[in-house]
Amino acid sequence: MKPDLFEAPDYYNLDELLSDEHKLVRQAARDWVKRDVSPIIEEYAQKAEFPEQIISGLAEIGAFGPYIPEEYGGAGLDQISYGLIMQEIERGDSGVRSTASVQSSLVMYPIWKYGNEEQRKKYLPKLASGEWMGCFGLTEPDHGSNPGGMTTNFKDKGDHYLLNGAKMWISNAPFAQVAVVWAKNEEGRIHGLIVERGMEGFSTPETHNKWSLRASATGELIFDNVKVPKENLLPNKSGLGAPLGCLDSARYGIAWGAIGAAMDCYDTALRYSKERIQFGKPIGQFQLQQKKLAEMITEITKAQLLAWRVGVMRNAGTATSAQISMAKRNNVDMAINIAREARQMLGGMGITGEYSLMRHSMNLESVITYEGTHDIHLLITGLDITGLNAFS
Ligand code: TGC
Ligand code: FAD
Repeated sequence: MKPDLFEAPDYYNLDELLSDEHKLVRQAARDWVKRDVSPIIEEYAQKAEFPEQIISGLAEIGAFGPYIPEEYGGAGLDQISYGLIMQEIERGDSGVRSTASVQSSLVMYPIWKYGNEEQRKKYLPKLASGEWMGCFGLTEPDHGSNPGGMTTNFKDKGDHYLLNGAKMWISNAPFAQVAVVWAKNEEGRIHGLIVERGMEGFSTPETHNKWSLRASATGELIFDNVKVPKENLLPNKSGLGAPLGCLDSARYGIAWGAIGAAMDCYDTALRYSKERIQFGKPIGQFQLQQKKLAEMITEITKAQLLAWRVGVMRNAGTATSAQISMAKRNNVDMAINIAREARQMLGGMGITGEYSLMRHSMNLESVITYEGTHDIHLLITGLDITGLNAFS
């Protein structure tokens, strides 16, 4: 793979909206990605393996629980810093950002928000340091966009719960020590349970043959009469709103992450357009190529403004789920279009692993599907503005 020469575009001087701390956090993540991710990521994506050696680096840049309070091992940062970290990581690879998103927003967040003090103290510091990795089980083979229909269930057996069912498409599942699992009790109410590797009847077969997120490990969670200790139930929130609340945090991070992937594609295409000579001129001198580049930087700038504004509202505690959906949907769509256009600008070179474009393009096919599909987010906006539910 080519050396990582990335330079971040900032067409509207958005750095003026950031604090010194934001810029320091971003620089640390950017430097780490250049040093520890860029040189190895293509090889790991090609062999479809998660590079486990980067876990400690992710912890060091604060990617595990950026906004979780320091007393629980988190970095105690604000939402803009969280977004910037996700942006920089996804600039390297969406699969690596997935690992960080899941750990932070889908495992640490529910334990912090819905767990009790014993659970916070037991799990959060180990998750923040990367000593334990976590996964989040919501999606099932027959319930993806409609998680409320889940059939995974648990029964009260006096001194423990008995958990049965299966989850599918679970990021980090093959190597996670801890799974936050959503299941229905005997009354059909959804609760979160912390399931640990090693519990009898719990297995995590890996999902193979993915063309997307190849450097991220995906798997199933199988529960065959798993005895879960009663103290592993998250006591402070139940119902579908509990897992959906975690998704708000992850979707917000993805809105920033997608900007990172788009910036990498734009930066690569811009550089190539000045170096590649055809018909005696750099291809960047042709109007059709300039149109692509001009539209890319326009869309990136709009996406940056959207993400920053949602971040400000999240810091204030005022961002709605629908506002987050709009940012996730817009920014991932923006990134997938830019990845495709950038790949075309590199001609045949664009399909090789010499450049990151094809990898970003394929990765974004998952990003536009998970955490709510492109169409589901459109329907969330539709419901929000009309008050009319088009889901069912
Ligand atoms: P609905 O009746 O609308 O809502 C049920 C309850 O939930 C509340 N709620 C929310 N709460 C917090 N945050 C949100 N975003 C919320 N959205 C809804 C709602 O107020 C209600 O509360 P209450 O108290 O009235 O009961 O539910 P519905 O069944 O009609 O479904 C709505 C729909 C379709 C929008 C929702 O199910 C949905 O978002 N579906 C998409 C599923 C999804 O995003 N799955 C993601 C799985 S995790 C994943 O993909 C990880 S990838 C990670 C990585 O690798 O980066
Ligand atoms: P479906 O729900 O079957 O959707 C199929 C199509 O129908 C989509 O185009 C959808 O938009 C459309 N559709 C569905 N309902 C409607 C409707 N009412 N109106 C209009 N169109 C509709 N899940 C987890 O719980 N944890 C994870 O860590 C996780 N990681 C993932 C990693 C990867 C690589 C992938 C690909 C997925 C991951 N997921 C995870 C699952 C992901 O959230 C689901 O794939 C996603 O929510 C969509 O569900 P589905 O694949 O079952 O598609």
